Amino acid sequence: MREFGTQGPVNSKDHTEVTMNAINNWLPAEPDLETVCKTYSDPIYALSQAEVPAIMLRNAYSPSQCHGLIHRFTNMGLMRDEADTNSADKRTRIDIGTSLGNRGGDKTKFLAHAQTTEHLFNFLFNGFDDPVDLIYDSLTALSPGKEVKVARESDGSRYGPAIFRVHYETHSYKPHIDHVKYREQRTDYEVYRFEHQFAGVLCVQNADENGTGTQAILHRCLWSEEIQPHIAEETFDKYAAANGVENYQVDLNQGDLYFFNTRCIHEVPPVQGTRARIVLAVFIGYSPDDNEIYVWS
Ligand SMILES: O=C(O)CCC(=O)C(=O)O
Ligand SMILES: [Fe+2]
Repeated sequence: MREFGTQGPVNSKDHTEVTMNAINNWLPAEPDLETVCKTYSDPIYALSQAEVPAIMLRNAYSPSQCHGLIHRFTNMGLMRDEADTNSADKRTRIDIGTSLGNRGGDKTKFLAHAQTTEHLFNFLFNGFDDPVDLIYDSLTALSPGKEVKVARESDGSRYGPAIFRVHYETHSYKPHIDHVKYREQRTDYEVYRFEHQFAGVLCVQNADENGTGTQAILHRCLWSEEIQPHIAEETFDKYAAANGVENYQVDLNQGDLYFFNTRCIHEVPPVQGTRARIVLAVFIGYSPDDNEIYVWS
């Protein structure tokens, strides 16, 4: 891996004011496209090298439109009403969209499901700004010289363009990575060709209305064969503490959009309280020498 920091922030923040005993030098590119693109000549490349934990675009989507979308999803029966604590439906995660991770085992069915998601998304946002377009447009701005498109197979059939994930009380993601090569070995899918994988996550609603919310933690540790036992045995937190692995907590407010390198070990603690944590998420395949970037969910 290449050295951290060589790509630089040009106008790097003055860190001298940070006097805590553990100085965290691993800080995101933020807070908006204009600043990020001024500071980094090739933001997505910087992310591929884990020079920054994330690219954070604050208030990228309007919070009042987030409310409107949640209302629509609930009315359409696409998600369970959070207030309905007596529901027979006990799922702690509900997806609106097509997940390659969950459905990719049967390619024909996966691609058929993706088609239904594409149809749904054609009208689901009518009257609102299209939040999926927001993610694709932002990614395009962060990726000079690249063409951003929905992932597709050689016959043109497309994957799901993005997915809403609704997380209810207790749901968590333990320390993990997301990677079609290093984790899932999806050799029979076109996205296998990409060297790097990222996620884009738009916060539609954070959990825990009166508290701090449920915030993801990104560790400054790229997955390797050596790290894998700590993931499998769920001892990564001990490993990180013993080895002084830095981390960055992604504090999200409604409407914030962030991108991160999913080869960095990351986790999301359990959702607390009755308010669901709702995100619109994508995965992204990128190689520095490939002029296409593929996006899927
Ligand atoms: O919900 C998040 O903030 C991150 C979830 C996650 O692990 C991912 O999208 O890969
Ligand atoms: Fe993940």
